[in-house]
Amino acid sequence: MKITPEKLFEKRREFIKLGAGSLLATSLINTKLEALNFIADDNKNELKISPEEAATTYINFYEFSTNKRAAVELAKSFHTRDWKVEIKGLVKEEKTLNMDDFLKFKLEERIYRLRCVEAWSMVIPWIGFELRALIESLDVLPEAKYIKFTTLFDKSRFADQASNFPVLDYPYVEALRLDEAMHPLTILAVGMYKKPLGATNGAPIRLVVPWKYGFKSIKSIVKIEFTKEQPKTTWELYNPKEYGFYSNVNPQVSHPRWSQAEERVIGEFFTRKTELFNGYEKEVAHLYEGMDLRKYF
Ligand SMILES: Nc1nc2c(c(=O)[nH]1)N[C@H]1C(S)=C(S)[C@@H](COP(=O)(O)O)O[C@H]1N2
Ligand SMILES: [Mo]
Repeated sequence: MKITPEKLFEKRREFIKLGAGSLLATSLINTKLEALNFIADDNKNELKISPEEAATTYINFYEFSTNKRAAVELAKSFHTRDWKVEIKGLVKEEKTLNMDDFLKFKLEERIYRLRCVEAWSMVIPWIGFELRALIESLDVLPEAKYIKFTTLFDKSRFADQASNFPVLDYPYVEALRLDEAMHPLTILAVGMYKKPLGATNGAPIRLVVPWKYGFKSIKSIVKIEFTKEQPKTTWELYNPKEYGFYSNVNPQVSHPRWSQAEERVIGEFFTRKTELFNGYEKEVAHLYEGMDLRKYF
């Protein structure tokens, strides 16, 4: 190909743009996030924060790989430039938001327990904003009862999506009842450990619902939809006997193949007793009043 001066100029501009970004951090949003202030969490429950190294390497991100080490390697080349999130379904006005739109919400640090359904746990200092702030800004129609989230589907960026035998039926989908989504503990996270989210942990934007098993906290979201009917979620579809829609952390309700009574604390030598609603019972139990938690697991 013959490179015209215009082409060269364009290339140079691209290069300069990328170069400047990577000097500061790794992507364009990083600059913004570092410039923004977030309200620090005073950690009044004195949770012991997991080592950052553990939180960024002991991960589950099946789109890359089910193998944690392979996933960390594959995540290294994942880019989040020009990230967009579609807002669809039962809203007055469907639209597409970019990261600038999200970074306008009040950012807070939230130190939360994370309990994976595989019976391990961590404590992660997220940075994000309350999902309810986004919902309130959207003119959601009264018929909407659920909110559905979808992860990026891109075979050129997610190795398992390109595989002949993908582990899951992609794109990864998760959902909440609208009142769960409106709960002040539910956040959309854009950072952790005082920095922007890395690709390993769901960059550039992911859900965090601390009283539910980790798989509800869907990573790298590209679509948010408001629905009337309860959406079918990825893990429910994968195995409805093992994974329910609610997936609230519950030490009394065993996974069919293992107990959920205790958890391994990553980065520690001991196990701890798993708490109902992952320790957030006081805050969230009212959402499930009168519901049989064994039936609605
Ligand atoms: N899109 C997507 N989101 C996902 C997953 C995934 O494989 N793909 N894994 C889930 C699981 S099982 C857990 S425990 C948490 C882990 O979050 P972390 O790796 O940031 O600790 O992400 C959840 N979100
Ligand atoms: Mo998990």
